[in-house]
Amino acid sequence: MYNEYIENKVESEKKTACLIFLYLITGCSSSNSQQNNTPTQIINGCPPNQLVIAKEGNVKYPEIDVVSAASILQGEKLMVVIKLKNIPEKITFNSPGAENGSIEYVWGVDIDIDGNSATGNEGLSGCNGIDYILHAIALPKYGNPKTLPLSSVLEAIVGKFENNSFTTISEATVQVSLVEKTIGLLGTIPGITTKSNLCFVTYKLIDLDSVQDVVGCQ
Ligand SMILES: [Ca+2]
Ligand SMILES: [Ca+2]
Repeated sequence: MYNEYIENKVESEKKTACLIFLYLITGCSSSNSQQNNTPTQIINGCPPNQLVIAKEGNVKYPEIDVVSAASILQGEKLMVVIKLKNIPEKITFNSPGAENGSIEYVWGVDIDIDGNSATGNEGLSGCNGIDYILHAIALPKYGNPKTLPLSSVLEAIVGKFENNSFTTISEATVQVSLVEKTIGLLGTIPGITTKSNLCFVTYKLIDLDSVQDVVGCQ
């Protein structure tokens, strides 16, 4: 599903949003989570403005192992902080299996705007009825594997499901904190409300296969 919006991607402008993200982490209520690293079962999304605690150690790779996910909605601006088991100072990109047009990593959220599984499509998370996505992505630059800081390769987009694919409609902001082990995203999601549902998702392409962590609510 990603190949379509790679062509439409907008270079993300990386801005500092420390205060917003700090508020996000500390200012939300907690909720039980439901997650699955192979999203074959149906996972329900969480409404915005929650801190969701997730299982640690359920996926092999610490940089995609979600331990909590928080969101706050202000108007149509959605802020998300995904806390991971660890973010190494440098990560190997262009891993075997990463090819032209594929996305190597994703950290983000799939959004069911209208709480209606009949509109939109299945997201990367496996959640149903996804109308928009807010994702930070790492695109392989091809060639030999390279070890780079994550912040140097990430870009963030808002995508909308239309014409049977997710198409980039705007850029978003992404911020990586190695100290906090978080990836923060800030984007404008047209039509989002407190009744929308969010499914948090991470994704890593490796050896022609992929590994995911998905977090929602029960
Ligand atoms: Ca996890
Ligand atoms: Ca929907």
